[in-house]
Amino acid sequence: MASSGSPEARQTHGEIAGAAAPERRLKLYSFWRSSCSYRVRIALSLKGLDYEYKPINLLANEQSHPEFEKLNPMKYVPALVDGDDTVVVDSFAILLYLEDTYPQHPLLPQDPKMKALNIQIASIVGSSIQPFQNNSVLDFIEEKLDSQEKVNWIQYHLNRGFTALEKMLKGCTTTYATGDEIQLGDLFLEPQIYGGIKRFGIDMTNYPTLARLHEAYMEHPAFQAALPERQPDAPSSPEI
Ligand SMILES: N[C@@H](CCC(=O)N[C@@H](CS)C(=O)NCC(=O)O)C(=O)O
Repeated sequence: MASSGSPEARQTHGEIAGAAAPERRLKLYSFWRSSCSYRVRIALSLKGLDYEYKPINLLANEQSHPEFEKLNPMKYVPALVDGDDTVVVDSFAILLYLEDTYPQHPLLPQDPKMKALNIQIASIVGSSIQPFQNNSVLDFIEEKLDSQEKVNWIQYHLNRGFTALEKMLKGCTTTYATGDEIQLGDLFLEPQIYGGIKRFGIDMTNYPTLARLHEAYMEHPAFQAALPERQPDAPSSPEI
């Protein structure tokens, strides 16, 4: 974990490093490449919330640093700190907290069926796809088997999840997955699609609806601002 006095830890989202920064109310502990952090960055951006970016380098195991463990005993990013006394961990919980606390640009529709569809998409990505690609899981497979089996494992789970999502969204003609406004489901979908394409070599021609949505997300400023390679802790030529 970057020490609180390090230049890296002081770097603030959207700000020129080195400039004096006012204390931000919201702090996001994030890793540039983390899809779970990416979800929250999109929401913060959509809701127009300024925040301090606190980098946690997962490749250096900073999530296991005792200082970070006090914030999130699960030792995962993201974690959100709001003011002096609110800590929320787990991207789903953070998104619902932001929704209740900062209602501008609502993430959930009122209509029960559409609300359920959003939660369903979020839950499929969050519970049935992303956990299979976590570093701890991938490292274990690589160690016990080999790197090819690791790739097979990721691609199997991503293709399984994408096949289900593609079927669920078949016939979707709206700009985004559940309407013409960005909603919760979109915040889970795009980081997973992005990782599938950039990091795990998934062929999106099998998923025309997801591929079309990906194009739409890439044109939206909130998604652009949240992109992994645009984060302060991304390496200069990032290999996603
Ligand atoms: N359900 C959690 C999962 C968080 C999670 O898996 N975070 C990953 C990055 S996307 C992580 O911190 N991995 C560290 C590790 O595997 O040790 C959430 O949605 O926030």
